[in-house]
Amino acid sequence: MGIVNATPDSFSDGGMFADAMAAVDHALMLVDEGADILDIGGESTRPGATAISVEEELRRVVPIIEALAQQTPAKISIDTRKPEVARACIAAGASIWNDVSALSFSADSVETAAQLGCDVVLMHAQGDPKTMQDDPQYDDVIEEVYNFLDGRKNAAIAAGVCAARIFVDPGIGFGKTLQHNIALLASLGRFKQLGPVLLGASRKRFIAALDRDGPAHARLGGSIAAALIAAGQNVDIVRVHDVAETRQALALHRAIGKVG
Ligand code: 9MG
Repeated sequence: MGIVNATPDSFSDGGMFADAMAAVDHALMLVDEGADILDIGGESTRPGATAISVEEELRRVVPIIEALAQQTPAKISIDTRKPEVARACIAAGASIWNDVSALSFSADSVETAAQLGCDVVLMHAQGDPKTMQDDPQYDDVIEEVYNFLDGRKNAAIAAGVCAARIFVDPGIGFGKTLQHNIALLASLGRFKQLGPVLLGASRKRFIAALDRDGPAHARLGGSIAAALIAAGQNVDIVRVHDVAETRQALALHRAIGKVG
């Protein structure tokens, strides 16, 4: 899954049309590099990020999804917490709802997911993006994240979401310390008991905390290591910025697996 940020700070900020074109070009480049899925997000969920309105989010993502649906066979995923945005984006051509709130942001979310009949990614987060990194606490991070995802999956199924369409994600970096992130990465296989698993660790801050600190684009080595750790535990989807490099690493991992 290739990451396409449609937030104003991600591209040229040369006006709405220019930014949408830049996002589409970037997405098509990720498909050329081998992305099977494109994850389009208009609202930043980085630590400290401020929420935006439904209208602003729709303005950012719908034109990009409409253009991509015409131009690529890759699956399109909408990264949003808002059911209104998910509904418009599925109508525009997306087929996956990637929700970092695990369908808990709005009272209408689970019902909307059931009506849409799309694939759904349920991600764990402790707190919301604005404050989640302030002081995350768990007694047992693996069990608490597991039980949360189990509960959200059951809630989605009870509302009518097809179980086979649900992916779970432990939410690396979402209300977690370095130790929490490492514990989750080491236990990804446990989450396979809940169904297919997605992992998003690409360029995240915990990588810089483990080695020399640096900007997000200087975290490729750690991002690839995380993808390989995921592959070793049969994770189904990795959400990454650097598609070509990650594919190459995964191809080698797969080749070794066939020999061993
Ligand atoms: C939108 N987004 C940012 N990080 C993410 C992660 O780790 N998983 C998922 N599903 N979405 C994410």
